[in-house]
Amino acid sequence: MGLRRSGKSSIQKVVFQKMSPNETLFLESTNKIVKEDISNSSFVQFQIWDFPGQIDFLDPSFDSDMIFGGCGALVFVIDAQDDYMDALNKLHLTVTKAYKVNQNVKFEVFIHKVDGLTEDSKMETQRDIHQRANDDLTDSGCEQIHLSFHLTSIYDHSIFEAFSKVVQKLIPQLPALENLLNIMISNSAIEKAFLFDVVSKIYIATDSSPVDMQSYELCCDMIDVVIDVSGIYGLQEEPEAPAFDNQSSSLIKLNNGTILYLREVNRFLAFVCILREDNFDRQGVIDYNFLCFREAIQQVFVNSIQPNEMACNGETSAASSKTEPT
Ligand SMILES: Nc1nc2c(ncn2[C@@H]2O[C@H](COP(=O)(O)OP(=O)(O)OP(=O)(O)O)[C@@H](O)[C@H]2O)c(=O)[nH]1
Ligand SMILES: [Mg+2]
Repeated sequence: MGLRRSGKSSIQKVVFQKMSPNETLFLESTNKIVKEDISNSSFVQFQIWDFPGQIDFLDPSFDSDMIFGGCGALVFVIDAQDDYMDALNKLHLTVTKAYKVNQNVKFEVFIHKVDGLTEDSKMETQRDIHQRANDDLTDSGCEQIHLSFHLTSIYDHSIFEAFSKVVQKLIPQLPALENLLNIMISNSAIEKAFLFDVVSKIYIATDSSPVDMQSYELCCDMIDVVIDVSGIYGLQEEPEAPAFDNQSSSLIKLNNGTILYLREVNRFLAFVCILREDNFDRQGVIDYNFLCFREAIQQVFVNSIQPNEMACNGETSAASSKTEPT
């Protein structure tokens, strides 16, 4: 949700439909709720509902029980290049309304279009919005509502990073995944590892060392390289064959003594890690550890779905976390 022209549809198209950021200039204003299923192409299963900016909560056709009742996360987009006082009022109205219906909603505020701001004004805008939004909640006696803030832009990786964090909060298996990644990296001398949803380039989990934007960008770019190269040169006999399958793996040596290594986990997920070249001299150990890791990931998801769901999925490795609409 968010005011008109704040960038909601652009975010959805760039992250989930691979639209290039420049093309969003031609997007038309949304005039009804647009629902998109992120389930058949991706590991994370949910719906995204894109709301029109001018939506009116007082309108009798606005069914807040239906809309907020099954909602996992509410992403509220604020245009940081514009005057944001109206947006803050709308934010307050939206979160208090949603909280009344459903106290489990995660509230995520995207301070968006920050590509137009300097580093200093980014920080200042975030501080100001954070302060005002929380003051509004305190003044109306709703201090129990928690808001998370993210600085985002569709022109760099920040939007993917922010969406990764939103989606991670909705994955009940997250602690188990993080734990497995921690074990994997400490036994393989890896610096940083991510579990990526290949289609959206959202990371589902990472080890517990801090994420720096550069490592994340490198890993995202690596996925693009792998998909593009296999799309062009792979499997010429079968034109419809996916560019990412259980044979997918890639190793890129950078000229600063760092290695990027990618392995397929299942048809939606890739393990991508960064390590020092000196620590890659025994690749067999890393590959062996990876096989154990992959096995464990599959167990995490097999254990967390019901037997009847498994039967209709047919394939256990593709079993995924069922999360609620975002
Ligand atoms: N500079 C910049 N422009 C952006 C960004 N995201 C979106 N825009 C632009 O903002 C304009 C409005 O984007 P939309 O996605 O249509 O906005 P919306 O929130 O869906 O608007 P409504 O559907 O009318 O509610 C477009 O021209 C986008 O190109 C961003 O990160 N940076
Ligand atoms: Mg729109």
